Amino acid sequence: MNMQARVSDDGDVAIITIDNPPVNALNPAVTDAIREAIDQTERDPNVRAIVLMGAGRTFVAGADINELAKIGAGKSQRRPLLLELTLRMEDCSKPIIAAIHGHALGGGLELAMGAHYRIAMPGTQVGQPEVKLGIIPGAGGTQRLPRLAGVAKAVEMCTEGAAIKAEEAAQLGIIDRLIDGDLLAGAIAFAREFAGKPALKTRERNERLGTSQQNSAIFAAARDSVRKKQRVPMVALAAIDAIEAATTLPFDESCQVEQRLFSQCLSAEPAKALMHAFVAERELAKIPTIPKETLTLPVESVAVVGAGTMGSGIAMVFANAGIPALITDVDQATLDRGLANIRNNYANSVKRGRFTQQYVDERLQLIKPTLSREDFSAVDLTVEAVFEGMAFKKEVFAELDRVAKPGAILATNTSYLDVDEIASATHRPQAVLGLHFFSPANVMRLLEIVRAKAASKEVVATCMQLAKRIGKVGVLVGNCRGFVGNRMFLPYRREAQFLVEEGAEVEAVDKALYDFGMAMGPLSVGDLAGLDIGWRMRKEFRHLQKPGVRQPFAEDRLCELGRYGQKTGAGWYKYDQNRKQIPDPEVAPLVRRWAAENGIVQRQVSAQEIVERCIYSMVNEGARILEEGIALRSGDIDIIYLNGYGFPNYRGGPMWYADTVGLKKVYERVCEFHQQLGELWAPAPLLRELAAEGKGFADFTREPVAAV
Ligand code: T1G
Repeated sequence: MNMQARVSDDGDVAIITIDNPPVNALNPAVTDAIREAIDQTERDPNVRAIVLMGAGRTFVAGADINELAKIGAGKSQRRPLLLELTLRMEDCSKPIIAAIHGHALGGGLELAMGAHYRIAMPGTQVGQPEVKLGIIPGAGGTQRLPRLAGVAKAVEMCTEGAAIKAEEAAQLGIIDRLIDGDLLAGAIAFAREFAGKPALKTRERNERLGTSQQNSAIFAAARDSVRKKQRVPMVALAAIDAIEAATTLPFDESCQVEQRLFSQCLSAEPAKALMHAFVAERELAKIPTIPKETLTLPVESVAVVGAGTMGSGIAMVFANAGIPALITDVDQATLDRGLANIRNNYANSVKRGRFTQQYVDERLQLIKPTLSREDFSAVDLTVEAVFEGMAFKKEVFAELDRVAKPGAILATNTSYLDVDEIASATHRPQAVLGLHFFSPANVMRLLEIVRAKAASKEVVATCMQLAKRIGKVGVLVGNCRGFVGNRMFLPYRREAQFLVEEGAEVEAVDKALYDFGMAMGPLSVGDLAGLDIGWRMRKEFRHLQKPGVRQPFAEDRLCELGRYGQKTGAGWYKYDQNRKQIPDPEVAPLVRRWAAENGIVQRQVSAQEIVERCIYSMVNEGARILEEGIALRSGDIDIIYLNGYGFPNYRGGPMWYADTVGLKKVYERVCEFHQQLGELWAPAPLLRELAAEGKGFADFTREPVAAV
């Protein structure tokens, strides 16, 4: 018997169980196995109906994304096996009932729609999420979903990609019955009820396809909305085209339209980038120096030191995950401000319909303010989020070490300071590490987990697991100034400033990078974060600057004028009372004057140069990070940029993007900039090596130097 699709029976009902752990993803072998099982059960005279279900935690999470990525990259051939299987299922002379639990996503839902009936456990999620991977459904999903759920809903599901619950799917007509309790028993009873009765083929159910007048309005509105909302509307537009074909052409012809559009999307760059991101995010947990079976420590309560914006956000993160959080600060007034901030934040979430009042009340119960650090003696983890200054942080850690119970983990939220030095202020360096949250902490998904030299495997493994529990994407990084994210952001923002100093308009710099796909231009980001942060840092670390190496000056000058960005109503731009950004004609002449004083001759700068300088400077730093072992894989760097820095997901992250450009080309350009602009552009040795070997960052698998 084929183990990927086992056949068993309950008298006259055959049960086909798909078994391909962990999520029954469909690859050609699984699809073939299901087909053989259907052939076998159809031939069996004792069988009157067939139940199709999934083993383990889920029905089917879709086609195997690793296989799809290979096909997209031209490393494997695709045959529409799954589409053929669904046709075969519909043509089966015995009714097939898909019994669904967990997820039926993508190819999983398409498979289920090939069955004659679908039943599901409440809470099951069904959907066509392909658009999130840069593709459209490729096994009849755009053809059968409108026949079950109606055209408008099918358009919504295929263009937005969000899954819906079985309860809603039942109302829509995707699911025929909800089964409370034992799914298999319910499926067998359902199968007996319908055995021998004429079964409907989904592909022949045309009654919900609507009139051409209704449909043209739906398609026009959807196209409009997709163009407005999505930065790369091409994929969602292809899904709409395929659904439109379902409403105008015979089934087999419109399936060909779907297949053609699917193949086009699959071989385009956005699909490759988005699938890379899916796979890379799941690779994060694989850490060569930390075996999977490493023991983790319980984290049932936490304490946050510092009730500023970061500290309050971090307390909310834990409360949202059901973990009680103490929060403290230097005095009652500061603590009260922090609490007011938290309440305000939650109140806004209730207003926007994100949380219910009851949920918020429960969360607030979990956050307890205190002025006494002695209260911290019972918690499992402390997170320090105080002012960024080494001396102060060390004081805080010495005290935390004194009050926290033995074994408690002490984490710092520093965004660039040396975590080893912070750990040296304690007697438990094995329990100290960085947990670098991104602002606003309760919203941003990224968490850099900074491995200090002495941190134990158990402590790191605990924090990796904790990241998942609190809904964050935890990326393990090594200890260096700025870690991965901020270290690469520094050259990116530095080049943005240089470009303005060299004559590019402020708006042109931001527009070029926005058009590249960044959520915001680098100068607008500076205004949002506060230009004074970098200014203060540059003053503090001036002694580390090499003499004779060019440094940006425009932001320092702006700060000297009191232009700190949004919070002071002016920075690179002006801002009104509602913080609406307005171009400021005063800035260009100021910068021109400062440039002249510094002997910089201003010139025309192209959008292409803006993008290349900002992105390649970041990539060059990324190459050093990779070489030093500060990041484990280029994909880890990509995930940091996709989740914490607004890098466009359809470009896969900076390292993936560089690979798509070709490292030879990137290296040559970096060398040109090195010649023109000096030392800051010295090419990273790893970039040079990989370029010479015709490889990409994704090919770089050398064991890291164990910073991580
Ligand atoms: N292919 C291969 N592996 C998959 C997979 C898939 N589709 N889905 C999940 N996995 C692996 C994942 O890598 C991880 O592996 C483990 O399962 C658990 O996943 C023809 C073209 C189902 C909601 O987009 O959304 O069908 O790390 O950590 O948080 O039209 O996984 O343990 O080795 O994410 O509980 C469409 C993608 C494909 C669904 C579960 N389907 N998956 O979430 O666990 S395209 C999707 C998910 C397609 C057809 C088309 C989630 C999940 P490992 P996890 P989770």
